[in-house]
Amino acid sequence: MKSVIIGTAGHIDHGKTALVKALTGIDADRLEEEKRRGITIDLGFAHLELPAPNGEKLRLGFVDVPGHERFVRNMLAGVGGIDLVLFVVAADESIKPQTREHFDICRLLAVPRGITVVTKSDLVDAETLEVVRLEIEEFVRGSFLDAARAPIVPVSAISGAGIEELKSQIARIASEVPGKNSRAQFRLPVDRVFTMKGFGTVVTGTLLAGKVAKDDEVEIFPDKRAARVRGIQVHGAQTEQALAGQRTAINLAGLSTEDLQRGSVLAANHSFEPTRRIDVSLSLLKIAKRLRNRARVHLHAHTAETVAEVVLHQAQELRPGSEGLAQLRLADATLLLPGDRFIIRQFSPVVTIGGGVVLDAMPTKQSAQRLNDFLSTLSSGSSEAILLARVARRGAPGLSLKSAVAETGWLPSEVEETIFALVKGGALRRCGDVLAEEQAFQQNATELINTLKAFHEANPLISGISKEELRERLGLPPEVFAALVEMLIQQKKLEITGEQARLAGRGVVMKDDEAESKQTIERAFAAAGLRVPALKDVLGGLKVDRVRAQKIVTLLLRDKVLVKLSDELVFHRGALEGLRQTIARYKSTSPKLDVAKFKDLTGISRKYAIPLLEYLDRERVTRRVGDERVIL
Ligand SMILES: Nc1nc2c(ncn2[C@@H]2O[C@H](COP(=O)(O)OP(=O)(O)OP(=O)(O)O)[C@@H](O)[C@H]2O)c(=O)[nH]1
Ligand SMILES: [Mg+2]
Repeated sequence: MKSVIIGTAGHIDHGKTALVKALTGIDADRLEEEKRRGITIDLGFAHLELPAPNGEKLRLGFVDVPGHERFVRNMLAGVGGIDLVLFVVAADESIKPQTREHFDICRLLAVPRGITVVTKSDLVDAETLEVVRLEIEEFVRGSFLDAARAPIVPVSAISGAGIEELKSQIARIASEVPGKNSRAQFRLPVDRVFTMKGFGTVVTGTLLAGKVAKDDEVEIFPDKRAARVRGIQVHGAQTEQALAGQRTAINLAGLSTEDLQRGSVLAANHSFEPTRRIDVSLSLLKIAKRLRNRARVHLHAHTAETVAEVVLHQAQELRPGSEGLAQLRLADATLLLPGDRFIIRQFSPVVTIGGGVVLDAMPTKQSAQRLNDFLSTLSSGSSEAILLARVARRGAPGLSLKSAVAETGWLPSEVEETIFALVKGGALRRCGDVLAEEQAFQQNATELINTLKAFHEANPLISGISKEELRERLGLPPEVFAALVEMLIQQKKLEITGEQARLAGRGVVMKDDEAESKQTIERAFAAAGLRVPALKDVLGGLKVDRVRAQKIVTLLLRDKVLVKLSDELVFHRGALEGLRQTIARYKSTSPKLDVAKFKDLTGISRKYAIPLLEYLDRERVTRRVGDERVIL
């Protein structure tokens, strides 16, 4: 069964609530004050099932909004996420101020479809009705409600005239609404929070994207509080999961009603970050005053509302009826993603003056020209161009896969598909979970080689630089560095020994007798195991002089072939590795070890045992507790 959300819009008292009741039988004015005053104050909800022309069942959810100018903010919380608007104009009053304001809001939020409903047709004669129709046709011309595209249906909620015709138009248009992308990441902007006896905290909203199932862990934005979905209702019936486009009520475990409010957003766990800055494309209505750089406005996005400062990119002001790029700096952190629509209202007096679309919710500092290019790619580029631009702006360190998902709001699988195409085309390089623009990657390679050249020139007696130091000098994440090293080794430009990197062929140049001495030293220590010879005895027996011998030892220590525990005590790395394994095996016999046991186990004297145990403590293989060691 297909779910479609229908919203009302229009001036106060024009018959929106009466229309919803005539269609569904449900009075959406639920508050006592609404019934007493005869006006809608807050959002109301109703539902109806209709057969589509092809026989398919349509489940229609209605969001009835208030027309009063003081409650436009409530209207704004309800209109986000609707598929179809019933744009209501009363036949006896025709177009009034909130007819215009609601119309502007629907256009700015890009509500995709609508039906203009001329209500109270019973109060006017046929001639007046015709005049009102002409006025409306003129008013909506060129918009999504243009009479050539969207029907105008006169009705009376009192006599029932036109209601059946309206239902059939609704069924026809609703059946054309494309299925929602429930593959996207889950987001539910909250429009109501209440406590239900025996259940606890319940929130409702129109499921904006993705799906949510019972027992899912979700995150509440902007606080990123965790909660578990204890139960789900769609249109008043219990269900196991809710899909994009459905009116959804969720019973949350682990939260009280104070933790939530209208404007909170439930979203997929560990996927997103809230933001206080968004780069946007902004349109100003013709009826607005010029918008100055740094003006403060009210921002409405989905069900959330905050104050924002408008920082115009490359302009001092935005003229009425024009569009521009801007950064909105929000007073409250909010979860927003590229593609989300929003409305801005003048700070005071409060009227709707414009709106737009979020291009980037994680802005970085860039030059004006680059920012301009970047934002125009985001607003009109293909997904490949968008992802590439997002990776490219991160420069040398690249963009992690997780950040790519958080920044775009795309599903991980969509990000993967886009990466695949870009890698295939040679524009992108994937380094484990980090993405790098190919061009930046090649620049990093050149940079790495230059850094090594400079190092060798400055340190002719040292065979290379530690890999970690090289990585830090280049400021690269481990994944990108590892991929670079791998590529450069393959290209035979780089050599790695142990933890050390050097330019290919640029190790310390050793003479034959030096090389022979190096081997002698290494072998002597390798053969000795833990019963190592005194260093001075080994050095004494070499062909080379003491200074050169000392240099060779330094190189072996630097390459981590030998490990120094004290001035007189040097071990081969193989011997220490063997010791670690012995200790690890012993752990299954006993979790603890004393000096006597250690001597037994390794067959070494007390003279070596103590420094070795201290070494193991430093390496966190063991921990000293009194006279004993705990094996970690
Ligand atoms: N004669 C006649 N009266 C209607 C019709 N529709 C609504 N009314 C009356 O108009 C008044 C306002 O109707 P509502 O449905 O509350 O108007 P609304 O647009 O929901 O008003 P707000 O929600 O406050 O903006 C009520 O007294 C209704 O009975 C109609 O088709 N014909
Ligand atoms: Mg109403």
